[in-house]
Amino acid sequence: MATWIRFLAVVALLACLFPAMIECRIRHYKFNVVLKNATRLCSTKPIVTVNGHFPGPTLYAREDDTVLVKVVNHVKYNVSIHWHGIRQLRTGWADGPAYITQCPIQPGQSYVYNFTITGQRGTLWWHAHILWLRATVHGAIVILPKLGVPYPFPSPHEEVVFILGEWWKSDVEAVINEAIKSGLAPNVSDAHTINGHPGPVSGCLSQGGFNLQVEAKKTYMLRLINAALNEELFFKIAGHKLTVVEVDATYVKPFKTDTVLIAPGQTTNILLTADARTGKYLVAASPFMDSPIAVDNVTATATLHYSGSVSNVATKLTTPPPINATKVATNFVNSLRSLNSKQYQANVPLTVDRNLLFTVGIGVNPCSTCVNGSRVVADINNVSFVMPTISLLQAHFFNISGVFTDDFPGNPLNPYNYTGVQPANLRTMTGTRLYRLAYNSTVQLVLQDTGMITPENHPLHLHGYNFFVVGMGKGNFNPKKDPKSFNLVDPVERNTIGVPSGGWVAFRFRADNPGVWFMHCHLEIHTTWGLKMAFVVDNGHGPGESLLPPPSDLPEC
Ligand SMILES: *[C@@H]1O[C@H](CO)[C@@H](O)[C@H](O)[C@H]1NC(C)=O
Ligand SMILES: *[C@@H]1O[C@H](CO)[C@@H](O)[C@H](O)[C@H]1NC(C)=O
Ligand SMILES: *[C@@H]1O[C@H](CO)[C@@H](O)[C@H](O)[C@H]1NC(C)=O
Ligand SMILES: *[C@@H]1O[C@H](CO)[C@@H](O)[C@H](O)[C@H]1NC(C)=O
Ligand SMILES: *[C@@H]1O[C@H](CO)[C@@H](O)[C@H](O)[C@H]1NC(C)=O
Ligand SMILES: *[C@@H]1O[C@H](CO)[C@@H](O)[C@H](O)[C@H]1NC(C)=O
Ligand SMILES: *[C@@H]1O[C@H](CO)[C@@H](O)[C@H](O)[C@H]1NC(C)=O
Ligand SMILES: *[C@@H]1O[C@H](CO)[C@@H](O)[C@H](O)[C@H]1NC(C)=O
Ligand SMILES: *[C@@H]1O[C@H](CO)[C@@H](O)[C@H](O)[C@H]1NC(C)=O
Ligand SMILES: *[C@@H]1O[C@H](CO)[C@@H](O)[C@H](O)[C@H]1NC(C)=O
Ligand SMILES: *[C@@H]1O[C@H](CO)[C@@H](O)[C@H](O)[C@H]1NC(C)=O
Ligand SMILES: [Cu+2]
Repeated sequence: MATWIRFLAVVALLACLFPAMIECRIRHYKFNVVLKNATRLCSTKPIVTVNGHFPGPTLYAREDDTVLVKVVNHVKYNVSIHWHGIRQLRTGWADGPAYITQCPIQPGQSYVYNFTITGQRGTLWWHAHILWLRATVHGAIVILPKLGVPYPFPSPHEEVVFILGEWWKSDVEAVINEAIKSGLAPNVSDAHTINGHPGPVSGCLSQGGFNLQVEAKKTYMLRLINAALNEELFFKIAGHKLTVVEVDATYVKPFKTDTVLIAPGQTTNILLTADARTGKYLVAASPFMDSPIAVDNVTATATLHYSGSVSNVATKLTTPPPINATKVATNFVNSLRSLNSKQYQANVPLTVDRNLLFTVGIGVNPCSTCVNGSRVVADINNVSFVMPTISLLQAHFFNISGVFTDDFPGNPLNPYNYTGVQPANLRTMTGTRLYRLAYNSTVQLVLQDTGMITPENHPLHLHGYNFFVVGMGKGNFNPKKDPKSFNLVDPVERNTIGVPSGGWVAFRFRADNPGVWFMHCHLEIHTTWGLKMAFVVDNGHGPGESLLPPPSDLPEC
């Protein structure tokens, strides 16, 4: 009898290790962080990976599953992993940003991330959340709907993860260290990648690219993830329309488009019907940048290959949008609406307890050892965030004073014409300042780009929450006029949103998840420069309204 129980337990455990469509409430994963030679990318330098794979393994789960990931650090760097977009209700200890919710997992150490997926289904992703390791330490999270619950669109014949990345021939840590030292912008990357392949990049011709084999007339769901460090990307497939059905693990009203825009941190599910003539079609990922800022302009390519067509047939090409195609980007963003069906409602907060306006932008501070005697920095409301030396969540939970203050300005201290003539003084303040929110309070946050140095699109990511994007516009936000045109019915719900270059975006959320939650630009260089802050959300009163205590293996600093 006991043997049988043990046997069944082993079978259940094994089943949970595979993406099988098996009812399984606890998913176990083991992530070994190891070095791996990256020969596929025309370089023999070792890169940091999970389990030797680039991109890393896909984590499969179902809505309501508990996920346990044991991360073991076998490299010389400190490591932590973030489960990007997972709500982490009351489990901030498993969120992952180093020095925000945990101390790093040091070389030779391990940590078990333990979280339950509640009220979410779709595509998210995981990535390292320390240094610039996420360049190669990332992978998909596929959350299937509860067993027996269909998608709110025709079920695809097959589902395929498409991870877009950004690749440096040099060691990425050397690239960012060099930039920190000089105070200037880092070298741009050498290529973009689709599922780890750059496609035919000059000097790297032999390796080919990612190929998706399709059968004519069948429909495929592409789970698109932008894992690039610093670049928003356009995604196109020659000769095919794409139907967008979900972003950031929330369903949207389906719409057709030629081109998808996807910012670092964002995910987008698209349906692709193989309804063109049999043959081979180019898949292209190219950068979007509508400011005078140097980016890597190399288009990554892959192919769509119809079964039955000869392998040497000419690939039908596509022209990516120009790099500065603001109109294409804006059209895409403006097409996104929550599905807002009976089953998947958009619960937009209709009243607001906290009205916040945060400016986001670049600044310049003195630096005697830097190349120009100054360093480029970035800020929110003129505060360039300084990382603490123990995690903010520990300081909050254990009442450790002196780690942070909760006086982050809810509005700019010195209002000015943010998108007009830039002020003569480009300096910022530094500090580890948080904004405190009462449990269950409703927040409206307007993110306002500034023209300091140059206006730029900033994809801001909020941890621990989804928010509803109620409005967006050019120039300065007008608190009297602009709220009148807010969409409070079916705004898109997501966790990462691009603040338009020289414009603003407004979103709302309910602070129903106690803990400390990071908010930052998902352009890694801007995060490094200080474009980040955190909210501290107090516990509520009832059961289930408090942050859980930390697990016993929480890393120490
Ligand atoms: C990577 O390749 C180099 C040269 O071929 C070799 O010396 C090194 O041991 C390899 N490293 C790993 C981690 O496989
Ligand atoms: C995971 O966390 C839950 C509480 O949220 C706890 O009950 C459970 O024991 C934890 N599992 C492991 C393996 O630590
Ligand atoms: C950055 O680019 C410069 C100029 O091409 C080069 O000299 C330098 O070595 C690069 N830095 C790194 C870390 O690759
Ligand atoms: C990409 O940028 C490089 C360097 O700025 C430039 O020489 C090249 O013409 C650009 N290529 C394209 C396709 O825009
Ligand atoms: C985009 O860049 C091209 C080439 O630099 C320029 O000719 C064009 O005017 C720009 N378009 C927009 C909309 O700024
Ligand atoms: C730094 O100095 C270089 C050369 O002197 C100049 O071209 C550049 O604009 C300066 N950058 C900043 C951010 O001040
Ligand atoms: C921290 O302070 C709060 C409020 O004073 C208290 O309720 C809580 O028990 C304290 N926590 C610890 C771990 O001391
Ligand atoms: C801000 O500056 C812009 C550009 O110079 C100008 O068009 C706008 O009228 C100014 N706004 C305010 C409120 O002064
Ligand atoms: C930002 O803070 C710095 C340092 O206190 C100050 O010099 C500067 O005027 C401030 N800028 C704005 C726009 O508030
Ligand atoms: C949060 O606030 C909403 C609206 O006021 C209320 O309906 C809900 O019951 C509150 N939830 C909790 C857990 O207090
Ligand atoms: C790793 O993290 C620990 C704890 O914060 C810190 O003391 C140590 O200096 C870090 N190691 C490296 C190589 O940065
Ligand atoms: Cu930014």
